[in-house]
Amino acid sequence: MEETPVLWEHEAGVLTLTLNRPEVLNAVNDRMAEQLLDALRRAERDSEVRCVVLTGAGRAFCAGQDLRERAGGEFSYAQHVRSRYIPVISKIQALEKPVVAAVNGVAAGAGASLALACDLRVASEEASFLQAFARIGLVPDSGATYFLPRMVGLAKAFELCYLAEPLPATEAARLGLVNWVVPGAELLSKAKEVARRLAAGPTRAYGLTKRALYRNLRAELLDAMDYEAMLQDAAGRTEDHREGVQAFLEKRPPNFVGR
Ligand code: T3D
Repeated sequence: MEETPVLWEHEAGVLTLTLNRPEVLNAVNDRMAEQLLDALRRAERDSEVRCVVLTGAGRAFCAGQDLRERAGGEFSYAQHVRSRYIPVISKIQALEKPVVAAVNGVAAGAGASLALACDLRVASEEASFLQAFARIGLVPDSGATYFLPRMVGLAKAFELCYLAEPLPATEAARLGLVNWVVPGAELLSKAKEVARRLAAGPTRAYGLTKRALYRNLRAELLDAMDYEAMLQDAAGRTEDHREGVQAFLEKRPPNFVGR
């Protein structure tokens, strides 16, 4: 039977992508990376998709690179990271729709980077984040050194990367790396509740908000405000903006259509 390393389920505007190699804790092989990128590209094109949830099958979220593919032989790590991981992480960041990670278990190595690249994280009480790279003599990659210091501060980022100890979900939430921690049995329902709410929101404004938040991480205040003003022009021309104002004036909830 052909392996399907990424499962795809679309319901009511929410696309759920499940990393599906549970026997190796959803470690990433080339086929999984390809399918994940393909799924994200389809999510970008499909106007019916208004929020993406990323989760893992079985007891783990993702254990990072499949290390069985690394046994022996000459190999270009740079080329592999550039061709497999950078496109996926960049696509999550550039996707102008909310992306929610439902972290069901351990997220290690590039698996942790995948979770960090999502806009929001819901974690189960059993989940943990592991900068596994130092354990195998590698450098944190796939955005880990970008996201971590921004989310938890430089000192904690050093600790997590150097010592490579698992960071439990509750501690991750305390540090601001996770938005919600829930019992394992409630993980998907909580993630989908958040996702359904986002999928019923002003998709275009969310996409522009994501663009502004990332872009303005490295901007001066005046420049950031000017960029916001420019995006506001685009948001101000959407059907959802007109509906939002109309609904406010009519004292009723808005019915956003994502345009
Ligand atoms: O190569 C490049 O392109 C460079 C890019 C690198 C990016 C990276 O992600 S580097 C980091 C790679 N990931 C790791 O180093 C993590 C390796 N895994 C672990 O350290 C542990 O498995 C965990 C801490 C995540 C979980 O531990 P535990 O005790 O709960 O589970 P386990 O028994 O270690 O694993 C269960 C099975 O999954 C086991 O297989 P088996 O013995 O039952 O047949 C184990 O080998 C397999 N597995 C877990 N992680 C990976 C894996 N198999 C292949 N690759 C893995 N990454």
